[in-house]
Amino acid sequence: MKKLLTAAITLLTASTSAEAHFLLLKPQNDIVNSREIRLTAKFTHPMEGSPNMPFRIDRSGAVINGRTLPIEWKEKKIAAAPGSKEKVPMYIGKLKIHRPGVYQIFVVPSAYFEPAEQKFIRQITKVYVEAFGLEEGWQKPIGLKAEIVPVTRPFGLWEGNTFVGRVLFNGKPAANIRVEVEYYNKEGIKPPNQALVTQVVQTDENGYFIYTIPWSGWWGFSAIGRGGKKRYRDGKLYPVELDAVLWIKAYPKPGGVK
Ligand SMILES: [Cu+2]
Repeated sequence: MKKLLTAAITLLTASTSAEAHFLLLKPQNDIVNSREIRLTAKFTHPMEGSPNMPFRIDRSGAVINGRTLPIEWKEKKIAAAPGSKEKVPMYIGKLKIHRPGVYQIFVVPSAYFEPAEQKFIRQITKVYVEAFGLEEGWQKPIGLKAEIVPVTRPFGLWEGNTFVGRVLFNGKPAANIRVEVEYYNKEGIKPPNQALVTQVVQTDENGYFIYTIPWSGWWGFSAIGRGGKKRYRDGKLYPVELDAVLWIKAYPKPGGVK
């Protein structure tokens, strides 16, 4: 009976939150003054906190001045959902900071098969860290297959700031595509309805999108792409959704201002 109930709940979770998967890539902070940064990589539903999905890191690095520095990852097993016996991997990363500047940190994960959508999903994900006060270099794309290039500086943001980004697929602006937006919800906030779990904006004909950050914390943007190379699973060919994900942090309004 309990098993049945768990199965029913799992099914329910899968069907209600199947839409907005996000590869979370979070540094300890967006602005650092330290020689080493810790990173977290988790394939999850950031607003709802679960389910967590399995993935591997196929490629990763931190790009600064055209050089790519390695990130050292350690796998950690976490529950796929609260109370679930199924375990999935997440990763804790370490990046050595050699000099001041902007580090464009990226992860290319393995493709994940989503049974609810009958397709693979692969989310190429990026986050920016500014180290030791040197701000240059965040405007440049780093040549990922799917990439959000910030128009608004992607660090040192206040809550209430408007964020503008441009989506590139294979280096070309992605016109009229869906960009999903979610808050990394560590407080267990319960949105009043499903529409408020994931917000949605659309890119314009030149690939630009705009979103105003309502409150402080980490926010993720996922530009939903098509056109990854089809892949086999159990002898059947399935499409691959190739998405571009970007994470930004917003700082809370300082006390004493209105
Ligand atoms: Cu999912």
